[in-house]
Amino acid sequence: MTQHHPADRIVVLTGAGISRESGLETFRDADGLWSRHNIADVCTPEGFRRDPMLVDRFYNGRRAELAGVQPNAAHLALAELERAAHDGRWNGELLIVTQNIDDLHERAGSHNVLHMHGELRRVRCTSCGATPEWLGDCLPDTPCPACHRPTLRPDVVWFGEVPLHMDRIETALAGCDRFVTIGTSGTVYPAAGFVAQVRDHAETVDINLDPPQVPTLFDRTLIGPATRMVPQWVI
Ligand code: BJW
Repeated sequence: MTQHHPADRIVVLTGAGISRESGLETFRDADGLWSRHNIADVCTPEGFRRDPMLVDRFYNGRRAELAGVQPNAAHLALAELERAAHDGRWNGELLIVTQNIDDLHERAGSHNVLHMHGELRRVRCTSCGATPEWLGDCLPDTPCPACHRPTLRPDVVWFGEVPLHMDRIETALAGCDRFVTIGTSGTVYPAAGFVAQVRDHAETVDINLDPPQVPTLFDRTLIGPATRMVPQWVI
């Protein structure tokens, strides 16, 4: 059997900005989550140890918001690109690495998605390691469906914790021809360092609502809302 070598291997890194026009808040924009919540309280393991109720409520609220929103034109355009590769209409390969914990890429129809900061639609048991799907509220006394201990936490990656799927992400970055970031402030590592890792072998593009605040390493920056810029870029 002849092996199929895609001519154009693209890694797309998405951040909170791609889901903004679906109605989900970003973190660091003026109206973002950090304008109302203290990062150290809700996004660190220490914060969760100190006040699990506060942290569970924060994620229960975001789970409820997620239930009321839909993927937008940017998510849909990326799903269409993956379909084009699958159907043989485009000789390429697309991997979405998302920092987002929402499931809007999947609901748009994308399959090749790695959630490096975890997923809102799961919880994780710190006793038995189970990661069951969870769509409603989870509280500190909620028993794990597998081991029945009340030791569930959001299945997300907080500051100081190790992001998920790093081996697969590093391999994809090393072998990509194009690297495109969409709607991320590029302030959180290791994701913020990906562009430096790929720029000697890949074309790099940054799509963001606002122009970069500091000089960037990207070859090109496309300024505008994701719902307009991503479908344009995909065509
Ligand atoms: C639009 C738009 C529209 C708006 N259209 N655009 C090296 C140097 C310094 C520090 C570190 C370092 N390495 C590690 C660290 C420590 C730390 C870190 O990075 N700190 C920095 C703040 C300095 N990193 C960690 O602790 C990470 N762990 C780690 O590094 O482990 C070591 C290790 C690494 C690798 C291998 C082995 C070991 C873990 C980081 C975990 C981050 N967790 C969070 C919470 C996840 C759960 C949750 O969602 O609640 O992840 S924090 C938060 O920030 C969330 C996001 O995914 C992440 C990034 O935010 P994002 O997506 O960029 O959003 P915003 O709001 O910042 O930006 C939105 C952008 O959209 C803006 O630019 C807008 O303009 C734009 N936009 N509307 C297009 N319509």
